[in-house]
Amino acid sequence: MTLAVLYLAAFALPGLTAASEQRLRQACETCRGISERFGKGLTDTAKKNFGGGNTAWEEKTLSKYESSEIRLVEIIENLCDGSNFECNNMVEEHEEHIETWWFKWKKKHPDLFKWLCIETIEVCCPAGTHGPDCIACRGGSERPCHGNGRCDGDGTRSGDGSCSCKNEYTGEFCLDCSDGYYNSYRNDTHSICTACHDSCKTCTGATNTDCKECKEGWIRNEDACVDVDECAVEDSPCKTDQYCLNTDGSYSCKACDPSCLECTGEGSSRCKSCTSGYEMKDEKCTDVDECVLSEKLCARENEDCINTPGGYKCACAEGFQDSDGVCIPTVKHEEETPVNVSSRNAHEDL
Ligand SMILES: [Ca+2]
Repeated sequence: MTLAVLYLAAFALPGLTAASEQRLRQACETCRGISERFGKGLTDTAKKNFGGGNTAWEEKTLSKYESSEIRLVEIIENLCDGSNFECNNMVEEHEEHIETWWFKWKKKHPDLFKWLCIETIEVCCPAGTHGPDCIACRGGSERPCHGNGRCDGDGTRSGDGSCSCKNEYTGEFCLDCSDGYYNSYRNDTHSICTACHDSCKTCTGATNTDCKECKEGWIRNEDACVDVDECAVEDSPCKTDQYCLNTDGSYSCKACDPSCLECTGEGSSRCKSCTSGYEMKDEKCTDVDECVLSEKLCARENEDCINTPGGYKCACAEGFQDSDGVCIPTVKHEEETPVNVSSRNAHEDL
């Protein structure tokens, strides 16, 4: 009585239910893995003990080995990776079943997965069925979810058989179309959903005149959904140092050329006004050459003015170097310190 109550209490808790569902799925997965490894073991041992000769003795030995306990043991030894606890546990627990199959049922039921995992230890279900009693998935076991989705618990003793539809499909049976798709084919058991035109949120056909509802960024114009030109309005939706670029269904804001303070498009020829250091010349924002202005900007002695894009800089002239803010003649290295032979050689190598 107490046990029964505990059992019920445990399964009433959703977290525990999810964990037990997970265990059921895992058990089937493990059994499937064992069956596959068994198949591989059969292949790997098929040519064993076969010398390549063809004597009667060899053939007799081979046929004996084929269904021998020795071969079975060899295969069983390799069914699980050493670290796979679940697998080793399952093999240990059901070794007798595997032996029974090997000696008794292999000929009649060659599919070990079906015999062991589905019918004997009952941890899996046939494809298209689910749950403790292997009942059909939504839409039937032949084409679960009508081929447009995945059935919960498919092939395992878990799950509720409900459908998770592919993107294009929706509804309990994955026969209806999601927003943005329309039925290009439909009968009781088959449904093909095809993408609407970019401009439609929902539609009945492939073009922009088949929209039931326009997508955001598109607007109804007579029969069709057409792009909204977000950039055509007086107040640009972009920042002052950006220009607006209209796109189908949307728009984007792009940075103006560095020479522009404000602009209407890409490049220095689309400036509305120029940033400092640039001036409008031939309908373009052009760099100002500060170094040719009448006012001398680099005033130190032996100093050059160097024009840069949008500015200028002052630097000591060639043959001079900065020393505490004064341009002094560059002292040649060799004159200052004696140079040893090895470093001179290194220089010559260069
Ligand atoms: Ca647009």
